[in-house]
Amino acid sequence: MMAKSLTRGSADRDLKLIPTPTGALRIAKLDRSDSATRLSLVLPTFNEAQNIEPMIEAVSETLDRSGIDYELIVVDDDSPDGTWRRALSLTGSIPKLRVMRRLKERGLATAIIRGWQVSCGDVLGVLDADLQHPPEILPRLWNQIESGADIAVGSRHVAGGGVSNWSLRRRLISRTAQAIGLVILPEVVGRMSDPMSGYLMVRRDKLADVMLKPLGYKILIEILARGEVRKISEVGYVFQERWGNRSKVTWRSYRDYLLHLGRLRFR
Ligand SMILES: Nc1nc2c(ncn2[C@@H]2O[C@H](COP(=O)(O)OP(=O)(O)OP(=O)(O)O)[C@@H](O)[C@H]2O)c(=O)[nH]1
Ligand SMILES: [Mg+2]
Repeated sequence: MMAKSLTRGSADRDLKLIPTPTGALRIAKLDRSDSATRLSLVLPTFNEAQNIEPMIEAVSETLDRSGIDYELIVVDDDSPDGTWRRALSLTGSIPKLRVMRRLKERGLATAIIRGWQVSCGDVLGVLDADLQHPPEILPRLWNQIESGADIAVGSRHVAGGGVSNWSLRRRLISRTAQAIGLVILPEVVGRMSDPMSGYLMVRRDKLADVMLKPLGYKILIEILARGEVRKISEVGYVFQERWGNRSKVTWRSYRDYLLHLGRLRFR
């Protein structure tokens, strides 16, 4: 059993947050001499206090079982529900877990990059912290990377994939967003079945030293557009129903997506 129940008070005061990098969104090359970590997995959070403990528990159990050397990095945007504090209190019993609390920046894609900037694995990964991305898929993504893929992506649109009980409206919005992406940026969005996915692993050397400049949610579009990934592998997974608190997807997320596509088109 992993996480001991959360302890407050004096023990917590000794737990340290990771400082947030500032400046350019550029991931450094790896200095292999100081770490055995292979996989650096970021869990981006905003108001996930209810989900973070079961999520970390499920992820670490899966990765421990599969024998991968990994680290977990929670990147929280100063959630009003105190997600970062909750995650931090778990670090006492889970040495592979570190926590960043961002005070000045906002947004999912930049949060993921800030996490990768402080990481030391040669493979960078991300999955949602709200239990919608099933952690059981992690070993399959890992195997794809080990077999030579530059990027392994959890996909809702290949065999074994799906979106559980999304409403017709949400399915339509998602497919329309993809279709618009195909028109504006076909050479990027057309490279795979689920370019909107936020569940992936990528080789660090395909992103290192690249100047990233994402907007909004879609980290994968940014990686495909600016990174050096050639060999792409997709693994089917079923996007689970959100439970606990509310979604953060708003019309602003769709606006940011369009602006992001435009930025990449005219760069
Ligand atoms: N650090 C950070 N994390 C975020 C931000 N927005 C969303 N997240 C996290 O990113 C993950 C995905 O965000 P969600 O709002 O669940 O998006 P979604 O899964 O596409 O949509 P739902 O099905 O409605 O949940 C979750 O773990 C969120 O807590 C943000 O601005 N900053
Ligand atoms: Mg979600």
